Amino acid sequence: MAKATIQFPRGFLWGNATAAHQVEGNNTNNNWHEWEEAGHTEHKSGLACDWWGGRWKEDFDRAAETGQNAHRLSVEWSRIQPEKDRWDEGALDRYREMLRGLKERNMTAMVTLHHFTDPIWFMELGGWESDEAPQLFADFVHKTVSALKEYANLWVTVNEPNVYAYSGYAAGVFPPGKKDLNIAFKVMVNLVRGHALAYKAIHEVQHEARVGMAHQYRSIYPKNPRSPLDRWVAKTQSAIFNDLFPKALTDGKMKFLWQRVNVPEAAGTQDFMGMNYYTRDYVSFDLRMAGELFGARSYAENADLSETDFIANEPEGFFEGMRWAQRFGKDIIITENGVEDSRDEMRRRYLAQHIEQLWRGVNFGWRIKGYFHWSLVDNFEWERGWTQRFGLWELDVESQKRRKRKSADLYEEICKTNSLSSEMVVKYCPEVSEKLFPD
Ligand code: IFM
Repeated sequence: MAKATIQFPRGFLWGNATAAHQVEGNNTNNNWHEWEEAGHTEHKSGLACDWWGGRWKEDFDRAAETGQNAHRLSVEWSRIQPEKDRWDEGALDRYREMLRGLKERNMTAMVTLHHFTDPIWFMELGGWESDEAPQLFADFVHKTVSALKEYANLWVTVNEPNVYAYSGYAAGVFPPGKKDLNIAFKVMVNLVRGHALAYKAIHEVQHEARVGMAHQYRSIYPKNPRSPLDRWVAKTQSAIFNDLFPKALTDGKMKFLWQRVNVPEAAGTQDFMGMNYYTRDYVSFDLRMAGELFGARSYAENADLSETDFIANEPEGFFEGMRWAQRFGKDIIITENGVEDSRDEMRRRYLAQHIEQLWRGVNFGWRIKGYFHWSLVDNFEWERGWTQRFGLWELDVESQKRRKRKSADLYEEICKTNSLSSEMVVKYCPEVSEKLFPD
């Protein structure tokens, strides 16, 4: 194994990403609370990581003390606007306090304005299916950004709009649990319209703002590359899952199967490209999978699979994602990347291998400005409840005690030195040292 250190540019952002409903606790005024109460999830979010009760302070300390210089968090719309005609200034104060907390710890804040949850009143008006939705969202964004702008200028309007539309309106595993591709497309169009209005609103309030979306990129391969049908499924799924949103924010055009919609106001509404990357799929044509655009998904044979088989460790797919992202001609920020692993057996190598790919991307001259690992402390993992643990710190949900995992030590060394070295790899994940630092 070669002895070497791979170095990142000065000023590179290193952080963790979190989302309000997953960490705050006691979020009872949104559609996810209803969904959990109706028994659609493995567990309930409950107190989550108790950030609303103030434990964000100790978690921000953990992040800052371990060398992180940035943090991505989200605000909860239903707290800030509990009813259509009512703003909760106290909630905005609380978020201001949290963002001030980041500033005091010399950490750059990135704020997500929509991360999967919607207020109950908003869903009663039809949610994102309603043509009123984009303006309602933009009003919320205007109010929120005006209140928080002293502490942040990096804004993610919508997290993973593809996952939101797919999970809630095609697969039916997120609220409102629908399975209708036409409705899913309507929701996608309204999310793009909402983003475009929000983009404008944010720039009106704050000239120096940098606004983007956090797009989840999945590397999608045909299972049998010689099969034209498998190739067709991979291409179609990738065009919809990966390309549809960033393309709409580039040229204002949306294409979904046989449907075409122009949203001209969305063209040119992306200052940076946020990319979340987790894994690579292999798809094969299957007539029974109409809701999945006729694609059956699997992972590579012999894949390095995560604890609950949710993620295959495919670092080359991350590199492919960055190559894809740079085609949109904007700065790139990795807004999420991580793996569920309660025993912290795979995470260290997953992290090291993905950081190496990140460095390759940086060295290709791609404009990659930062990396946010998902996530800081184990948190509520949506329909899968507490069965999946993505934290660098383990959380005992009952006692709220945190315990640092070895991966957090590795990430600390990466953040503090702005680099990854062969020594670190030997120390934390020797099983990939030959791969990462070959002779
Ligand atoms: O926890 C989620 C997050 O809310 C959105 N991106 C994927 C993560 C892991 O599943």
